[in-house]
Amino acid sequence: MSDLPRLPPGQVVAKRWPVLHHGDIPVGPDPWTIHLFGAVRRETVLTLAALQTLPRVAIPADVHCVTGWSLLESVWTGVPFAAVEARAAPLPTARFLMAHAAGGWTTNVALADARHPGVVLAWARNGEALMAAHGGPLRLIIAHLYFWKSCKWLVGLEWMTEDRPGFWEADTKYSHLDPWHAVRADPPS
Ligand SMILES: Nc1nc2c(c(=O)[nH]1)N[C@H]1C(S)=C(S)[C@@H](COP(=O)(O)O)O[C@H]1N2
Ligand SMILES: [Mo]
Repeated sequence: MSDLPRLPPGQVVAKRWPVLHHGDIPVGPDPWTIHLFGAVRRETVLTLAALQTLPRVAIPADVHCVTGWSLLESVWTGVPFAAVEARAAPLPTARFLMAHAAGGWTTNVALADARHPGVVLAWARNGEALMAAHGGPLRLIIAHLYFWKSCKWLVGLEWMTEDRPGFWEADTKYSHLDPWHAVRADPPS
């Protein structure tokens, strides 16, 4: 064990996993698919079933919401972002990523953040399939940034050469959100 603190400053441990999102749980494609597009050499549509045939990983990671709660004791099962990115073959000029949720919600991250080794397209937590309320059947987990960036109901990944704000980012000056180096004024949610 390291001596590093487990909880970023100001965060409180959630006893139950809160459900937090804009709007209603959206209806997604059936069968579930994810569209890889934008600044890529190979635009690709993958079914969730196809994703689940790729080598999977189990990533232990705490997540921290910008509103102040943290969810500990989680192991996320899915495929690493790197494996999905290899399918799409992004152009060398791509530097940002937009995650698209069913229903139209979006969030943008720097590709450097998406390429963090712990980033996973996840379908289960602690061995249980993600409930729709938590973004099932497929969500992004980018645990080193605020949970805001972990797009629920993931249906699209768009590689971008220039940054563009996602749904909430459009209202704030935040784009890179690191709970360990927090600037927390006026979070959107
Ligand atoms: N599609 C979508 N994904 C989203 C959001 C959202 O509103 N829509 N909210 C984000 C925020 S701010 C948080 S804290 C987490 C909450 O995930 P949970 O409901 O599983 O706890 O989802 C993130 N992903
Ligand atoms: Mo959040």
